Amino acid sequence: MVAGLSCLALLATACAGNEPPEVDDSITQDIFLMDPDDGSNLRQITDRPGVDSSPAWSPDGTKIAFNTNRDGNFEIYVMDADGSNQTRLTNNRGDDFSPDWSHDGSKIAFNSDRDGNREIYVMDADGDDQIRLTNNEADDGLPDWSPDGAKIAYESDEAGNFEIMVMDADGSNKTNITDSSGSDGSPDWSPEGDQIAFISDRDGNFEIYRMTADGSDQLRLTNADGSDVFPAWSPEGDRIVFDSERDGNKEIYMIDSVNGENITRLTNNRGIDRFAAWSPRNAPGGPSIALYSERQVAGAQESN
Ligand SMILES: [Ca+2]
Ligand SMILES: [Ca+2]
Ligand SMILES: [Ca+2]
Ligand SMILES: [Ca+2]
Repeated sequence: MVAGLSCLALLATACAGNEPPEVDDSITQDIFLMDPDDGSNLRQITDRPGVDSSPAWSPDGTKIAFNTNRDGNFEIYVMDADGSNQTRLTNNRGDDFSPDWSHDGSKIAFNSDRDGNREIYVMDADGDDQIRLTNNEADDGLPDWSPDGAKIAYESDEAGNFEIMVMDADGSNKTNITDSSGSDGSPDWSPEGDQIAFISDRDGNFEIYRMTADGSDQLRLTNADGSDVFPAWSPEGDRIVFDSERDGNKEIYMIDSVNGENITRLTNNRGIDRFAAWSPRNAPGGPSIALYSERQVAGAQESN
């Protein structure tokens, strides 16, 4: 397994084998929603054995795609934004992970190791017509669709270390846009499409960065001990949420996207909080942040 992003910065459980998950009612490994301003109004929307993580909002805010190993290995599922109507979209022996919707909601990009190592795939939003867009020995993952639907950014170590790559949505014209000696990964396009947030360890440990979408003007936004990873933009583009272990265990934080200032912690508990995803503008259920949380059920009485 490649050191770094595939397992280390991702989620240890994503690297487990294909054994069906044990039922453990004492701990959640589920998707929650919370209010964006202060992390209040926490509510759990999945509740099944296994890990449900990597929530991704549909562009109209009515659905959430996610990955789960409830069937023995990771598959992509979709559900209504309140957790109802959970439907499996992939069904194979590899780990299918990290869904992201196209701008019109018609397609979902994701990564899968079904063909031997992580590659980027796209499929119709109902799971039909699964197409592989990368095909190499490298570790390719965490696809993120540009807001205009024309391009997909992703992380890959094809160049020898992890870089942010951008390709056309049909898999053509793959371009390394970070080109740094450190590990760069986890891209997320801004709502206007002019910026990409990402992570890099070029300065010693993983921090949140942003850059112009062509790779120019790479700017560090965080500076803390511990890994700051998985950036995601607010629908207005003024904030970025991410997860960090700077306070001892994984929590969700929010910063201003322009300069990284005004850091606000949105979760505060002894468990693991990761994979924040801000709902799109005008989501029918109101503004919220979806996240993965792994915490003792007794601790769920904590406010957030
Ligand atoms: Ca699978
Ligand atoms: Ca590959
Ligand atoms: Ca690099
Ligand atoms: Ca926590």
